[in-house]
Amino acid sequence: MNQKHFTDEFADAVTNDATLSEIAKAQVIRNLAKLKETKVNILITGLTGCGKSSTINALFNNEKAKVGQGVDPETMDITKYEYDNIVLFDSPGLGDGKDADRRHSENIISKLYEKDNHGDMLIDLVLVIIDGGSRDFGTTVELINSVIIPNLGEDNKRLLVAINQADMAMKGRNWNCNKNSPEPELVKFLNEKVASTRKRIKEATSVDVEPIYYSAGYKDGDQAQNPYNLSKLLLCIVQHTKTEKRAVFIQDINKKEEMWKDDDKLKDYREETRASMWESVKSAASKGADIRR
Ligand SMILES: Nc1nc2c(ncn2[C@@H]2O[C@H](COP(=O)(O)OP(=O)(O)O)[C@@H](O)[C@H]2O)c(=O)[nH]1
Ligand SMILES: [Mg+2]
Repeated sequence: MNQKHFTDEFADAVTNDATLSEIAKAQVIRNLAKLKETKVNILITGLTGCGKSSTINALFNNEKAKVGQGVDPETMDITKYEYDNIVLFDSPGLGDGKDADRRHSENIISKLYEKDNHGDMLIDLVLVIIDGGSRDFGTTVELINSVIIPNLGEDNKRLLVAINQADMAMKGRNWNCNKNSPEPELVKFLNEKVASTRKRIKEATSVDVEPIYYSAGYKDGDQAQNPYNLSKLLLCIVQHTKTEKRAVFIQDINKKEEMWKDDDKLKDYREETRASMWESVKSAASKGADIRR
């Protein structure tokens, strides 16, 4: 990839900024170099076919994950996708048979306890995807309640639950293909799914989660559908990431405009995400530097 790193662009701007002292410049440039090396590690899990690969390709630059490719029974391991600053671990959830499920659970649990080379928890965020088009909610809720939450430690903020394939939730009925958005009846249905998911997690674990629904979209020969609420999903991901690390999403998020335009418009998700990332860049870059003018 030849795209210039955003921290290098900032470093150039800082170098040419006549209002900053040389000492301040040097500090900011050191901070930016550190930011360039910062990684956000995300564990993505959910049943085979829920749309993990599709979601990964929609959110980030370059199509790295193969869509429609199930679990390889030979390996069954976690697949790692590395971008400039984002590192994804794609793990099947439960539902592949008893032996496979045990192996998946063990893989997930050991990832949840892995430390990075600073001694901090490696995984910044666990994104659990539920297939909104399937009736098999129970298996994923079970994965959340008995595998993920008990091994998350204190930091429940590391968990994000998202219901994908919102367009297929009522077997594809009540999805307005022209507007690429749900009709009111489907909105009601999806909100009920969100509420029942939240309730089943709360009752079993006392943990509060705020699931969201979205569609990763698809490409199928000459048929294609853009994502819906991907902007909302990204905002949730960014907000669940430690403030000081949020900046690095700038580098790796999908630059294709059409990925981000359709959402429920309850908020300006894109603006809020931009503000949050920008705030993070400013605080990371100016740390310890006197940049008053
Ligand atoms: N209609 C629709 N299909 C989707 C969506 N997300 C994924 N799919 C389809 O679901 C199938 C499985 O998706 P994939 O990303 O491979 O799931 P994975 O096994 O979890 O990685 C593929 O045919 C995708 O095109 C969505 O939001 N809407
Ligand atoms: Mg996949």
